[in-house]
Amino acid sequence: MVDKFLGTWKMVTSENFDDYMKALGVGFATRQMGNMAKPSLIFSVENGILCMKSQSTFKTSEVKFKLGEEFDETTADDRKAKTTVTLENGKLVQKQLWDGKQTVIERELKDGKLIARCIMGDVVATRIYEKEA
Ligand code: ACD
Repeated sequence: MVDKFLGTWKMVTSENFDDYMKALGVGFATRQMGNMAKPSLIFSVENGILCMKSQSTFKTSEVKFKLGEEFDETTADDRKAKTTVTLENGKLVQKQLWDGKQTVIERELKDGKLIARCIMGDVVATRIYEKEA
């Protein structure tokens, strides 16, 4: 069930995100924005279609999808990915494929917080979000 993810989450900590962006191939200027941004992540669902919106002063992006169905995603750093999101053991697993590369963003709930793990090869960034009132 995705119900527990629904609502608005605010990023409170971010570890190793610069290295993750470097591993993705993100250039310096965009990484500066990525490092400074404290995004809100807003999950909603309508008629079985999930909406995930990342909102920050630098950039707002939104994707709508059905679990397990591939869709086209333009990422915050402008990669054009084929993306699939699945629910695996309570984790939302977002797999992005582009230019023969792959990254995975896993999101799970722990102690009422949303933990996002961004994985590219052996580089992992961990970002923690708290639920907004
Ligand atoms: C999360 C992490 C998911 C972000 C994954 C990849 C984005 C890569 C680079 C972003 C860089 C710059 C874009 C500028 C600002 C937007 C920052 C918001 C990034 C989510 O879900 O936390």
